[in-house]
Amino acid sequence: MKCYAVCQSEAVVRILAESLSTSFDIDFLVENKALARRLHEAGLSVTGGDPQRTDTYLKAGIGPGTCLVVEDGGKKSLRKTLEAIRDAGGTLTYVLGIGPADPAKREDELKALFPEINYFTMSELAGVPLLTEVSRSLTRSRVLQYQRFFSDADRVLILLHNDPDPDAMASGLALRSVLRRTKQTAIIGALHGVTRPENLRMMNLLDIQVEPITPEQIATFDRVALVDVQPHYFGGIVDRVDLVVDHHPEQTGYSAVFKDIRSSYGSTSTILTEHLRAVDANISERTATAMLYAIKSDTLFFNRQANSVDIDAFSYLYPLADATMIRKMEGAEITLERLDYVLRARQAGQLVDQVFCAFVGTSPREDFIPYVADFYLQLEDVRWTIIAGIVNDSLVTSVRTLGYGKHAGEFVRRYFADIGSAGGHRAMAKAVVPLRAFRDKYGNLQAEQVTGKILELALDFLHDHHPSERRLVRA
Ligand SMILES: [Mn+2]
Repeated sequence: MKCYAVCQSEAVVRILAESLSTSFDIDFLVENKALARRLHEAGLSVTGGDPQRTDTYLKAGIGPGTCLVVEDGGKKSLRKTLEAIRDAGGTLTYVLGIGPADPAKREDELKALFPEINYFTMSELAGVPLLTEVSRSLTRSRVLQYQRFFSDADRVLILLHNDPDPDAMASGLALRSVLRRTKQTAIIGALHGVTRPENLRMMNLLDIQVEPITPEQIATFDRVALVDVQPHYFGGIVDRVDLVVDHHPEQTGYSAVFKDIRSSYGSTSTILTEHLRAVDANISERTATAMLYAIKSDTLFFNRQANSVDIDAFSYLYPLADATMIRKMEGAEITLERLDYVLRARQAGQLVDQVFCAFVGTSPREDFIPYVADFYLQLEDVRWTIIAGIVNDSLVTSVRTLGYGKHAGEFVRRYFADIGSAGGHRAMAKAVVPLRAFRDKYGNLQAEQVTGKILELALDFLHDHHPSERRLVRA
């Protein structure tokens, strides 16, 4: 495609020439004859001419298909230039603002006269990649520091949350690569092992070993790192750690030598992809496959709590991973046992105002509850799902939302934080409350009344503009 750039400064000519010449056939027009000659001698296709004259453009042969880039140094004369271009038949015009005092105002003024132009500024162009670069070097220095801190340890423990999910396991593998260790020198462990069928399948297919760890054993390691979880989760068992990498909202009340907590990220694997990239670490096919699967499953394939960093990590890992293996792991989602709970929820559930709520009774495993919550969120006309069930004398409640409107984490905190543990993101949250405490607060309800009670709380919450909401978000 042909591009014609009208410039005043040498720097802009050189930047455009370097960035556009691979995709465009680019010619420059420069008013200053001496500058034009110098750039021409440097091998660029530059002519000297008057940018305010229509015949300058006619001579250059511009047409409706020519892409015009016009440097805007803030001078009044720009209007005449734009008029001349328009009169010569130019329609694809991009104005590049170089340091206007108020870019939005300048854009408005120009668009009032020339509605067809596109306006953008140099900082818009350079800002995002520059920011990416700079934050990459911040990550790099952080990673180099903790790598050094871990380097002289004999035995390292990478501790995961209970019933580790794909993100936890993938993050374990990723951190082991960042630390340049093997499974002998950095053990991936958990206090309670993997139980969910698709997670077991991932573990087996990728040959990931999650060692069972007892609370007493933790102190025997030289260094302890936590991934996809923070120390408060372990309720006092782990209060001092060497490293925490997590994407859950940041908690206080523990000490960590190093931590990297980014709650706007869709997965811990996304953060660790950045760590690996920042130090140019080698990512094995197995680790890439695990991380790719983790990003997919933690963000429900970008349907929930994902942002551009997750997509960026995903596209980076994709060519390194084994896509067939991922398809195999995904096949394990639906099981007959799980369908049982989906049916229970169908029988007990109520759908009111786009909120689907169900108490599914006693469940031998916790994962049935979030599974059912995810399942019903797929229904047309459902924006919130709240599924509760009893696991080991506790009422476990999973909340899923389509990610807009009210905050799921805030909902569980408001009603359950005082009697148990409750927390989560905007789009997904969980509460675990001892059954006795639930009964003390909400009455000794019959099974069939629990659905109604929770639905009532949800509708209250969703239709209420409570003044203390802001406080609760931060709680
Ligand atoms: Mn996660």
